[in-house]
Formats: sequence, structure tokens, C-alpha cells
Amino acid sequence: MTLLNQPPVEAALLQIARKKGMDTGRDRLAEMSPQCGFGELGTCCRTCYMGPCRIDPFGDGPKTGICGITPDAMVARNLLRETVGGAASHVGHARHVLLTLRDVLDGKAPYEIKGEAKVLSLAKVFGVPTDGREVKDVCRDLVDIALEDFGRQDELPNNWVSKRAPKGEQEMWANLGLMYSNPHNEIETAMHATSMGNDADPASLMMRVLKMSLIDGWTGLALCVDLQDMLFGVPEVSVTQAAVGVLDEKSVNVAAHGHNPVLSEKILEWAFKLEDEAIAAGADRINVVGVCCTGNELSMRHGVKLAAHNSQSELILMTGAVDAMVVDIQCIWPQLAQVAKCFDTAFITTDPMVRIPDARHMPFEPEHADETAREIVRAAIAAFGARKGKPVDIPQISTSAMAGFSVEAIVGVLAKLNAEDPIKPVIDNVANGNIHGFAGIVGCSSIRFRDGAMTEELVKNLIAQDVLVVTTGCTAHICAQAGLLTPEATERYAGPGLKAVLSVLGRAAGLGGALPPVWHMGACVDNSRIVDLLAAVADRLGVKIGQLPAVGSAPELVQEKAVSIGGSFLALGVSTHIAPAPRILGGPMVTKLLSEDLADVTGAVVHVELEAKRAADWMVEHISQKRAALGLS
Ligand code: BF8
Repeated sequence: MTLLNQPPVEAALLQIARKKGMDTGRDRLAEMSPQCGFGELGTCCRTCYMGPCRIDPFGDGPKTGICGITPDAMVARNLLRETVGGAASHVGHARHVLLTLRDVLDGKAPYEIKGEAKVLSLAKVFGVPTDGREVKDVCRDLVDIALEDFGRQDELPNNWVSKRAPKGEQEMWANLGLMYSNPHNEIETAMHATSMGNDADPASLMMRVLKMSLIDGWTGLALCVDLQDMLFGVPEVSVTQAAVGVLDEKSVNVAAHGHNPVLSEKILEWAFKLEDEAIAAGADRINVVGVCCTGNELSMRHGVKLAAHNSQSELILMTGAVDAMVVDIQCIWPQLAQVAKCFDTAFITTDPMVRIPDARHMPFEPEHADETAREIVRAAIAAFGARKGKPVDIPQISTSAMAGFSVEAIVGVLAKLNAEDPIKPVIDNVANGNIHGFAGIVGCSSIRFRDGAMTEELVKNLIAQDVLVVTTGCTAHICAQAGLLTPEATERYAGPGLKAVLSVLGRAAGLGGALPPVWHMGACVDNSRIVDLLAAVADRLGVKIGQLPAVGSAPELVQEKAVSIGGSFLALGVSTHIAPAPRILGGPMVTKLLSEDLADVTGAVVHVELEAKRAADWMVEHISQKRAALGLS
């Protein structure tokens, strides 16, 4: 791991950790390095108790598991279980929001429907009548359509994919046998098929991986975002601040961490309502800041400041300035509870699935959202009372960052140039080469790559070559902290063509400067917004998404969710760079399938590259090939 390029925020936070003698993820990684080679290759099988079996595909050792399973079947089976983990997380998140929205419509949960425009636009997609009807009634019909998918046993196509996904791609998926019905049944089937003595055909297992990824994309991401937009409103562009310097010594600092805005929206609401109590406790105010994807959700809809991405979540606690870290689901390191114990920080878990020893558990249910959120904010004020006057270490580093690039917001900006045909200015600039193409740089922050600034270098290389970048998840935090979500970044890093386009768009949007070269589209579930954007451009051009000069990348893969999201882009025909390698390299057939043969199935391939400049070059070259196929120079 190189430290030559360590981002300044990491450098400052690690210095604090060292000063305080605190253990970090980097220390724990160093202690267990080198990591298990069998695990990295994917050829370790723990499916049954004759094992664990380990196959060294390159040496003279065993060539199959004890039951005879081949390395290809082993890596495919393991990959499918990772994909199930990702899809189950996103589908579970979506279902939670769905049930919350149903309770809101039934008057059982204290939220308002803020996304009326989204309700009406989805009604059109799903053929729900709107004339003369209350928005709530239209919304209820949409909720019922989504609920039907979770209960159906009729094997008819799932509503959210068959009515919501682009038709051309659906035809391809249907021909490949990838269309699905009830997502829960498919998750059950995938777990069944991967248990001992079932599917041992790597090709069949890999088709299951694609199918599970589709479920992730449409009943996970798209359903989740549609519901959240109906409930909480569609994001609009706003300017916020990012990095640890957004913590404020004199305020009650509440860090919202996780993924589900059903909790964090209420925390934000109660932080405003209890400001007087905080002032009475000696604070200037209550400062709600965002960590990981819940941070992105709050930032997209309310301009809340972004404090940290995933691999910094334990480090910001070491400032001693976080009064409460309130978490919901996913990507919560158990270590956070141990770090919080060393300070006055209240580390509060809220979901029954996320129980962590030494955390304070305050069960959050939407029906009692107000009471629990009030109690949580009061716990933060009490923690501030205990901390007040004690020294804290807050590195004074923060950057400006523009967020809130929903498709609706992007179309709104473009409409200022061409109200009749908003997508046309983009298409014209792709055709004339000002925009070489598009890259979605998404996913996690990995301590295996952070100290080399993998993501920042990749993004800078792409925008210098006139590639417009969209981002989500922890990658969005990284880009924000590097100052890449600013008009200044366009001036400093963008190639001449991209700079010209973004300057015109920025002026049209009334910014008085260029739009940023990297557009923050939200949390990881908001990758569905990227799909919607691609679908709109493809539709306007009359081509399939896979034909667009577009490419994806997850340059610091950590979570199973990133695997299933990556798979959903492959199913659309969008090729994807990834680092580190998925755990398939021990299976030569599966490796070839993903890196070459998939091109003949969906039109996409996976490319592994650990070095940022080379990864960017591959992505630019891939875009060039797509341009050439469309007859563009
Ligand atoms: O869903 S980017 S580390 S926080 S998995 Fe997790 Fe990865 Fe961050 Fe958000 Ni996404």
C-alpha cells in the first residue's frame, strides 16, 4: 500500500488515532496480512462440514472439493451467495420503506407525503389513473402494486421490473430467462441452489448471479428510490460541505450513519425542534452531519453536511467531538461501539438486525418515530453535556460540494437550454465530442486503496479526458472531500470539451460558474438514478443502454451490495471496471465468462485493474469503442 498519495483528511485523522494510541482498520489489516490466497481466489468452500475445502487451481494440490465440485462451480456458487447478500440488503431496505409508506397512508406513521410530483410521474409509468383523484389515493395504488410483488406465487413478471425497466432490455432479459416474479422466492431459490448438493454447473450459477443482480437493480434500488422519493421528495441541486471539519466543537454533533432515511429524516426534524434544549445545555446548536449513504440521502434532500465515508466512520469518532452516532442498517462497523466507549459519544443502534455489543439500543419503529427520534436527540444533548469543556481534535478540513443531482434536477437544468427537448444538448455535445462519454464511479471506500487515493486519481484522469462522471455512495463522499463536486474542479481538472459544456450548463442554471465535472446522484440505492439517466439518453437516441458511450467502475469494492449493483449494470450491458478483483480468479471459466464471453450475452464485460491511470485508460478506450460503433469519431 502506498502512502505517497494519502488524502489529507485520512492523514489528519490517522495522526489523531496515533496520538491517542487507538487501533484502526489499517492496523487490523496489517496484523492479518497477507490475507488468505484461497479466499481471494474464491476457491475456499465452507458449504458443508466435510470441508472447508481449499483448491489451489495453479498448484499440484487437489483439483476439486471433497464432493467433487470444480473450482469454477465453487467460485460461481460463492459469488452467487455474495450477490444474494447484496440483493437481500437492498430488497429489505425497499420493503421497509414500502411498509412505512403504507403505514403513513393508513395514518399509522407520522410522516407526510412530500414527493407528490414523483407519485404522479410513477402513476403514468404504472398506468394508475390520476384524474380527479387525491395524491394519497394514487400513492396507495402504487404501494399496492409493489406489495403484490412480495406476495405473488403466480410466477407472473414482477411489476417493478416489467413496468418500470426499459422495454428493449426486458426483451433481452426475457430471452435469457432472467425475468423474475417474487423477489423473496428468488432469494430462497438462490440460497437453496447454492446449498450442498444442488447447482454445480458454473454457467447455470452465473445466470443466477445475473438474475439476482436484476432483482437488486429493480426490486432493490429502483423500488427503494421511487418509494423514498414519494415519501421524502425528489432531490434538488444544493451546495453543502464535506469532510470531518464539518463537526463543530460548540454544537451538539449528531452523526447519522447507515442507509434508511426513514430514521434520519426524523432525527433531522427533531434536531430542529429541540434546538432550544441544546442551547439551554450550553451548545450553539444541533449539528446533524451525515456518514455513508444515510448522509448522502440527507445531503441530497436537505443539504446536510457530509462528515465521513465508510472507512472514516471509526476515525471521526476519535475526534471526541461526535456526541451521538445514530445508525440504522448496513455498513456499520462493530468497532464503532468500542471507539465510542473511549469518549462521551452515545453510539445508538436502532434496528433489530443491527445489534452490537456495547452499543445503546433504542428500537426505532416508524409508528413511534417521533417519540424515539426525540429521545435519541435528547441522548445526544446529554452526551454533549458530558463532553462540554473537554478538549476535542477536529481537523479543520472541509470542502464545498454540490449534491442533489436527481434525474429530475438534471433535466431541469438541461431544460433551461432546450425546454422542448432537454436531452438534446447532451446528445449534441456527445456527438461533437465535447463530451467523450459517461462514467458512473460508484461504491465503497476501502482501506486497501484509500492511502493511494485510488478513486480521486481515477476520476481526475477521466474528467481530464472529457468524460462526465456521475457518482453515488461512499465514492461521492471521496469525490466531495477531494473538491471534485465544485465549479473550481471543472476549471482545474476537466478537459477542454467537458469544461466548455459544463460552463454553458452552469450559466444556464444560474450558477454564475460551471457545473461540477462530477455529479453527486446520491446513495448506493440511487444507482437506479444513473440507470434512469442512461435509459433517458438511450431512449432519445433510439439505441439500447449497452450501446451508449458509458462505462461503470467500483474502484474500491468492499460490500456485497457493490457486487450485486455491479451485476445489475452488467445485465444492462454496461461494462464495469472493478478493484480489487471479485473472488472468482480461481475459476478460469468464470473469469473468462465475466471478462470476455459476457460481451456476447448482455454486451458487457468486467475489467479488473488496481492502478488508477491504467483503469481510466481502459474506461476511455471502452468509451471510444462504443462511440465508433455508433459512428462517432
Ligand atoms: O451502500 S458505498 S461502504 S455505505 S456499500 Fe457501504 Fe459501500 Fe459505503 Fe452505502 Ni454502498
